[in-house]
Parts: sequence; C-alpha cells; structure tokens
Amino acid sequence: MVVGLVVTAFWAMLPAYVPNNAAVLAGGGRPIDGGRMWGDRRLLGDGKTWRGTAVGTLVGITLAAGLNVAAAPLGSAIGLSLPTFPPAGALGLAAGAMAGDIAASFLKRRSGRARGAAFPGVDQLDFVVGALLSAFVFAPGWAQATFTLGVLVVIVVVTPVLHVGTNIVAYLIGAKNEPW
Ligand code: CTP
Ligand code: MG
Ligand code: K
Repeated sequence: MVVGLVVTAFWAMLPAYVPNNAAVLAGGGRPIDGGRMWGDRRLLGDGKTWRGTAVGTLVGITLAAGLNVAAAPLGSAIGLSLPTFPPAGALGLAAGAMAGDIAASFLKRRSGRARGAAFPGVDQLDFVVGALLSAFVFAPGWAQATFTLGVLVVIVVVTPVLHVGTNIVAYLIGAKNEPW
C-alpha cells in the first residue's frame, strides 16, 4: 500500500523531475537575465539559460505524453491506477519545475550565494513547490484528484532523497559541476 503510494507519487511527479536534469544536459547559451545586475549581484546568473529552460519544459511535456500512453498497460500489469496528464497539468508540472528552480536562483543571488553554491533545503524542493503550485493553478481539478494529501507527503519526503542521489550521479558522470 505504501509502495503503491510511492510509485504513484513518483509517476505523477516525473514530468516535474526530468526537466531539471534535461536543463543540465541542454544548458548553455544566453542567460535569462541577459547579464543584468541588481545592485552588485546578478539577477539570476549564468546557470539559468533560455535553452536549458525551453528544452527542460519540452522534455517534461513530451515525457508526460509518453506516460499517458503507458499508464493503463503498466498500471494494470502492476495493479495500480497510474495517473495520466492533461495538457495543462503536464505544462504546469514541467514549466513550474523550471520556474521554481529559477525563483530559487533569484533567492540565492539576493542572499549572496554565487552561481553553483548550495542552498540546502531550497535546492531539493524549489522545483517541487514550483511544479505543484503551477499544476494547481493550471489544472486545479486534475491536481486535486492526483496530488492527494498522502501523495503530497510522499513527494516531500522522497524528492530530496532522489534529488541528492541524481545530482551525485550527474556529478560523477561529468554532467554537473557540483554534486548538489
Ligand atoms: N540550466 C539551464 N537553465 C535552467 C536550469 C539549469 O541552462 N533553467 C543548466 C545550467 O547550465 C546550469 C546547470 O543546468 O549551470 C545546473 O543547474 P543548477 O544547479 O540549477 O544551476 P547552477 O549553475 O547551480 O546555478 P544556481 O546557483 O543559480 O542554481
Ligand atoms: Mg546548482
Ligand atoms: K538548482
């Protein structure tokens, strides 16, 4: 029962998890802030690019479309009713994850953290908060049905573990500059 909840929560958040990793692989090119400063610091920094953000969002939406096809056959094979993603829900999760990460960079720069500096807690949950908030705004009925209290609790507990693990792997294979 708990395993089912964890699998369902992970599935429902995949279109929010994958965009950040896709952005790391696709990143580069023009920064979103165009190099702008606020006081003596950058607004967002060179780590938030148009290309990374666009590719991350598109990958998340495409993944959601693929999950929609797989949900019924895979769900019946493992005896779970896996959620599918309406377009507004998929967009909300993917774009919201990117927006949450961008908002965190804004907070990092304002609090004097250089690009790439760790911000424990915020680094692990920024994209979750962004993804869930925008899913609830873009597709409220779907989000309420999908992200029940139990699913939300699992997401908040499991995501930081996944995030830390994924980033260590990304660092070890050379895809990321820092292991966080
Ligand atoms: N990236 C990107 N666009 C985004 C998010 C990430 O291009 N919207 C790419 C950048 O190349 C970035 C890398 O993914 O350097 C790692 O992402 P992240 O750790 O979020 O950025 P940092 O470089 O650590 O910068 P910050 O301190 O602002 O988080
Ligand atoms: Mg970083
Ligand atoms: K980040």
